[in-house]
Amino acid sequence: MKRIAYFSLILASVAFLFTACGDDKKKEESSTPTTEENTQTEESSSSSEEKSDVIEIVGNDQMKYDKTEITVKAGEEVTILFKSVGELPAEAMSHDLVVLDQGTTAQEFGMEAAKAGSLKEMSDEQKESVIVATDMLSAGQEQEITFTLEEPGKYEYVCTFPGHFASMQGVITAE
Ligand SMILES: [Cu+2]
Repeated sequence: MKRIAYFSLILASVAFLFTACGDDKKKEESSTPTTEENTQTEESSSSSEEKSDVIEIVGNDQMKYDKTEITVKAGEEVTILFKSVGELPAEAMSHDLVVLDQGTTAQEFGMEAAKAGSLKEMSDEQKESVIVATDMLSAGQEQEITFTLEEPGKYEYVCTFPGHFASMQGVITAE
């Protein structure tokens, strides 16, 4: 019985968090909040209120983006505020967010970046599939990127820090 009560408490707080961060972003994504980890959503929800069209994405010490599915309008300017959070030093844990053109998967681009060593060391030809990228950010840093996805479709994004691409991927749907 106690276990059930505890579970419904968790459900209630998840539902609260979900509605609390859902109202400043007008989109119909159905991504479930699978945050078993203790992510700090309080600070992110309070600071993103002045600019409602900015999509905030956080990368953390668990090598995860807090959002892995976002939806935008094709042909319209999009701004992503990418934040790197955590406790680990820059050499051990940093993140970037690289948006890839259609036809290039996060998986294949991540592997190529890993082979090259970093995004900067990739060839111009390899970088042709990059629509926009943040710098490599250590915990506490943040950066805004603004871009337009002209064609409707799916655009994957990935972190190119060594070893991260497998768990740090997401998809932007332009419609
Ligand atoms: Cu990363």
